[in-house]
Formats: sequence, C-alpha cells, structure tokens
Amino acid sequence: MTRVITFGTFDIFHVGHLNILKRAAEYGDYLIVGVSTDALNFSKKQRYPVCPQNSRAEIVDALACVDHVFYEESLELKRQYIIDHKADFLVMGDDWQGKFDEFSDICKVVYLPRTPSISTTELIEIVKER
Ligand code: C2G
Repeated sequence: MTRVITFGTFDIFHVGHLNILKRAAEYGDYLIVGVSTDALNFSKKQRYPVCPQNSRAEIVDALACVDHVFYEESLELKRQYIIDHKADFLVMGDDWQGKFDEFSDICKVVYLPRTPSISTTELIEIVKER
C-alpha cells in the first residue's frame, strides 16, 4: 500500500484545498493529512485561524479522499511525522516549492500547482468588503 502525507491549515475550507487533497490522494492508496493546530498558526502568524482546529480537522476527515487526520503541532516535527506515518510521498502545493526537499532521503517529495485565484486570505478580504 502506498501512503501519502500532506500538511495544511485548511482554514475556511475552499476548492483549492479540495483540489490539492484529491490530487495528493492520486499518488497512493492511503492519504494522511496533518492539520496545523491553532497554536502552531499563532506562533507562525501571530493570529489564530478563523475556524478552530477541531472544525478544520473534522471537515478534512469527512472527505472521501482522506483516510487519516492528525494535528501538526510543530513545523520542526515534519520528519518525525513522515516517519511515524510511514509515508512514501509528501505532497504539498507549490507555494512550498523546494522547502521540503530535505525529506527526499525518506520519501518522494512532490509539489503540485496551486489552484489559481482562491485563498483563505482573499476570501477574508472579499467578505470584509461586502
Ligand atoms: N492550496 C492550493 N491552492 C490554493 C490554496 C491552497 O493548492 N488556492 C494548497 C496549499 O499549497 C497547501 C494546502 O492547500 O498545500 C493547504 O494550504 P493552507 O491551508 O494555506 O496551508 P498552509 O498554511 O500552507 O500550511 O507544515 C506546513 C503547513 O501546515 C502548511
């Protein structure tokens, strides 16, 4: 069985998120998703996501293409998460291009093109303007 892992915040879940998860799932038979915790987001961006981690994880877990969800608590633990979940592939959007190449000694690292014209940040701006 080929196992694929990916990571993300998936705040205000949108079609760009869905597309990357569907495409990541095509690399194997079992898709594992690390959903970043509220605390990790706060430490990176000094703000919390709009949707709390349990809601974000619940939405991702409900998708037909997703087999397992866990919380990504720290960016420094990525190597350990890949090992613990026995991932054969790490798939990320190309906004992370090159950033995870260091893990190519333990899994295949793949970057996929982002879905154009949609992001959580843009959605927040659109809603604010209305
Ligand atoms: N994504 C995409 N197209 C978009 C928006 C996002 O393909 N229009 C992808 C991103 O490239 C990423 C995934 O969706 O692979 C999740 O995106 P975010 O929720 O923004 O996740 P991020 O904050 O980048 O968290 O350890 C890394 C972090 O957990 C990644």
